[in-house]
Amino acid sequence: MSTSVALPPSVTLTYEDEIALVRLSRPEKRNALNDTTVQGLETVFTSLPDEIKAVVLHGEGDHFSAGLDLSELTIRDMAQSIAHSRSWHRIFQLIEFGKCPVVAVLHGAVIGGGIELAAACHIRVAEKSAYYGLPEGMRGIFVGGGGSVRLPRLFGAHRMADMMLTGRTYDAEDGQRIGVSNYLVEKGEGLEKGRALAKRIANNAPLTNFAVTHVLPRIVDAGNEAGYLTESLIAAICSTDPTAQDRLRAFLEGRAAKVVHS
Ligand code: 1HE
Repeated sequence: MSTSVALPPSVTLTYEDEIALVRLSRPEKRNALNDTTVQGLETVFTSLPDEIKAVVLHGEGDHFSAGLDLSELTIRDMAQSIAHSRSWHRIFQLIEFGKCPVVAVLHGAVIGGGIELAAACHIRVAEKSAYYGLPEGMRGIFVGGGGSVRLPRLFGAHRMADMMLTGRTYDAEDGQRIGVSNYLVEKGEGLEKGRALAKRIANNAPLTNFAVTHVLPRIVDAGNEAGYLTESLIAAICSTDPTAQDRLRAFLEGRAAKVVHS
């Protein structure tokens, strides 16, 4: 499959069978997220072909991302700043509620908007070089890429406040402990782990992936009664789909893999 979409040099896209590899490719600026790069992500996530079942998002060079490109912040007035933040919301929501699950592979600096971007993904793999910071306090700014909604859910509002107020950073081990990452791997092994996870995800029934990425977060936001009802509906939609029926029959006839703990 060829990637015919026009992208800026700071975003590269390759397809490997059912997996799309999306790379932040601005290492000379530590993958700082300027408008062009974020718009490049928008192009990627609005044009994923139906054949793509999972995405791996990673960064070129020594860092995942140094966050918002601070040089562009100095030229915006208030109305433009609001519009800029809202554009990040729109684009990061395309990632969170897009066509398929997204695995972020984190290494080096994962700072400010870089964590906000990672938090919009569904699974995070961290290499041991990763570290996390929210230096907004020292820069005199505030998160604007959905961080105040997503980050408290990931690792707690009190920890987020500490990072923003005091400049505290977390290393990869502590990030894993507090819930930033789902997987912690050795330096240089993140992309391979991300690929392996994406392949597993791509093998799931598409409706289950949809339920997990689109329905589960809405249930979490709903009241309990609406949540229970929505759960019943989506459970019935998934289990009566022919894909599920085939898979259930395969298990019952001894043709499907067992759950193995490794
Ligand atoms: C940048 C940026 C950036 C690097 N915007 N240009 N983010 C921050 O406050 C993090 C700022 N960056 C850093 O603290 C460091 O650059 C790093 C720890 C990430 C890496 O350090 P290092 O020594 O490897 O690189 P460097 O020499 O600092 O940076 C290399 C170049 O990238 C340099 O430009 P050059 O032209 O002098 O070579 C830097 O200026 C440039 N660069 N980071 C612009 N962030 C939606 S709201 C989100 C709010 C936020 O994200 S706040 C967090 C902002």
